[in-house]
Amino acid sequence: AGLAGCGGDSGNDDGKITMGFAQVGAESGWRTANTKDIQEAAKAAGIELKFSDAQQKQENQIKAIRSYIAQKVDIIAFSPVVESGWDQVLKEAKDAEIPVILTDRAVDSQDTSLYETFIGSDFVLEGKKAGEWLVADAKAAPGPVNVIQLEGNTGSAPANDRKAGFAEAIKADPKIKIVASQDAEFTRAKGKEVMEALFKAHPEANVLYAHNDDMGLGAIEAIEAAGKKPGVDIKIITVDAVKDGMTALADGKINFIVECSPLLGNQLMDLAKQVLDGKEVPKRVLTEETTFTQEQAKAALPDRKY
Ligand code: GYE
Repeated sequence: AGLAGCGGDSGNDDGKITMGFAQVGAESGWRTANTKDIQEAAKAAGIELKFSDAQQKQENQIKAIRSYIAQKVDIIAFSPVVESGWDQVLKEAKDAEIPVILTDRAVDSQDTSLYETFIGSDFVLEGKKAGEWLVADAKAAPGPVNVIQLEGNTGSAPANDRKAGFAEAIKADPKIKIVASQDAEFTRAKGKEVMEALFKAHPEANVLYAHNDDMGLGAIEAIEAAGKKPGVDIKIITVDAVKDGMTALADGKINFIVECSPLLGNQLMDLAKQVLDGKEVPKRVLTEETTFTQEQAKAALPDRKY
């Protein structure tokens, strides 16, 4: 980090970059893999990482960012738990001349000079891929296709966008209807709890679309407890493709997974170095992703790293 009294303002005059990273939480397998990847990538890049876990609360993330500003880190990176309400703290970082990189989730700030770049997935596209699979699958369905949707945290970019992309895609078939949709906070426990309640209220449901694997895995427990067969009586589509999700897919309990890669660490460290070197970086860096059917999951599982 910057040596006090040396007059350097680039912050890396002792050769070592310090990054403050404000993580969302530890809500899912995706998040755990993402945290591990960022920590390993920082180490490999010789970047000193200060890391905090906000337990899915915006106020905790704002506190963490303020403490990184007070500690005069060289660069701040964070994955904003929700989209709104960041302008003030981002302005404080800007005033302190500490560059900010967004990872994984977007902010809705109008002033894009408040951050250098945003690296992460196209969540609308993920939702579309989920919906397109269902449209293709529903072609053979004799009757109505009644979907229960388990949403990620209200106000988060992946919840907003995965919902929007899916809604857009299923317009192609009027047989497909969303009969219930509720926040289950991206966790397995909530996925189970919310699915239990929604399935009781909507026994006509024959599809589950969960915004991540973990909620889908929790819902599978609720479906089995209700005496139904996940993947057969209720078709299941999820997003992420973490190991537990892929295992359930290979076992036939999930029908389709849209991949969302948590491995953003190396790209993040590269971008941080470029920003601190004063280089121009693209304002948006997209992650490359695929999708998995049950057969593809069986083939991919042995080499799956997370
Ligand atoms: O899909 C979910 C996690 O923001 C892409 O957050 C991330 C999402 C991921 O809790 O599992």
